[in-house]
Amino acid sequence: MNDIALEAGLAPAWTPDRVEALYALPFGDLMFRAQSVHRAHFDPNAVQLSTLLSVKTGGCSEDCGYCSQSARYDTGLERERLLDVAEVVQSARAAKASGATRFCMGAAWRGPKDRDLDAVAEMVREVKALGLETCVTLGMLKAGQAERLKAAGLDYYNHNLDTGSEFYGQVITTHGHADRLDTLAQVRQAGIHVCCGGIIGMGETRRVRAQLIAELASLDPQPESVPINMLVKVPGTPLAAQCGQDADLDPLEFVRTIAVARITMPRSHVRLSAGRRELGEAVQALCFLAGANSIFYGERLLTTGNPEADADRRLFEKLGLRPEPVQEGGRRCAGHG
Ligand code: SAM
Ligand code: DTB
Ligand code: SF4
Repeated sequence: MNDIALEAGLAPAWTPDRVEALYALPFGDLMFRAQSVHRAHFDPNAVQLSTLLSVKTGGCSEDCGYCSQSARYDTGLERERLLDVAEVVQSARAAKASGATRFCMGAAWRGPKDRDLDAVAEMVREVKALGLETCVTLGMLKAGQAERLKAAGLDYYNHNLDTGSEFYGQVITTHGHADRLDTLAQVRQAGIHVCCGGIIGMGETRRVRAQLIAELASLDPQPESVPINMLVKVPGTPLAAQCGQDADLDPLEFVRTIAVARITMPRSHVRLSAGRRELGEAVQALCFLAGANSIFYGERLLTTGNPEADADRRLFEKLGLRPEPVQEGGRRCAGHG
């Protein structure tokens, strides 16, 4: 801990060095610290449930090396037009009936055109009217677009930093880390909650993972939701080709990443995101112990699979976990962001 910052009553800044020192702790010590922080800020047995829907699939101009939806790679994915509002509402109703409290709509765009935004704003209004929290992930925003989404009732905007800034250019070249920060600032400015995380298992070093977590934890204020995705190796993408031959990332390194996110962002919901099917039940249980308190719930992510809702209900029962209810005003853990 930084003594000067502590004396001034400020949280010390998280640098990559300090985050790397957390990663290097003995596993038991790291888990104990993460669990202590978790219990100080959250009900340790409650998990927030978000359901995803791809409202516009494939054909994206960007070259993100992990993504099934880039028009640059042959992943066999069929492009789909923007869904009708009625189709979205039907999926959202089903998600609510199944127990989700947040509905997240994703579009494979570099960023939305103003005309697209009218349709998405309508989706947000209708989903919100069902009593669900709303989230969208549409890529980079232009001036004024975040305000329009806020006016439609948007609660969260997902926009990930994805990886440490020094590795970013090795994964994506069509936009940069600074562009991501710019959109995040616009979202914050409009009064929308920020959902921002990243992907691990892309061949990055631990140093890069520590840099990603330090950069997320240094956003001020910190993101309310932090999705931690394990790379899903989609055949046809450059990263599946590069990482496909390697042994998968050590699952314990994934658990460490969750623990480090929990310690550095004590009031954020840390979401155990893509890759849950591959992790299996025992590793997921360790992730919950490390402080993960949110998941994507439902059999599909955007274009790839996720555990069946029934399997998740059984896992929750085995672990004594329960879905987190939405609190009054749409926020949970009052005072904890
Ligand atoms: N186009 C928008 C954007 O890039 O922000 C929104 C959709 S994009 C699919 C949302 C996030 O999904 C990405 O930032 C990335 O973190 C995650 N993602 C995409 N493909 C993935 C994969 N194969 N494995 C793990 N995470 C992935
Ligand atoms: C996030 O961090 N993970 C979600 C959500 N935000 C939009 C997406 C995961 C996508 C996994 C690959 C796919 O299904 O296409
Ligand atoms: Fe497009 Fe988003 Fe996929 Fe990148 S991650 S290719 S911006 S859909």
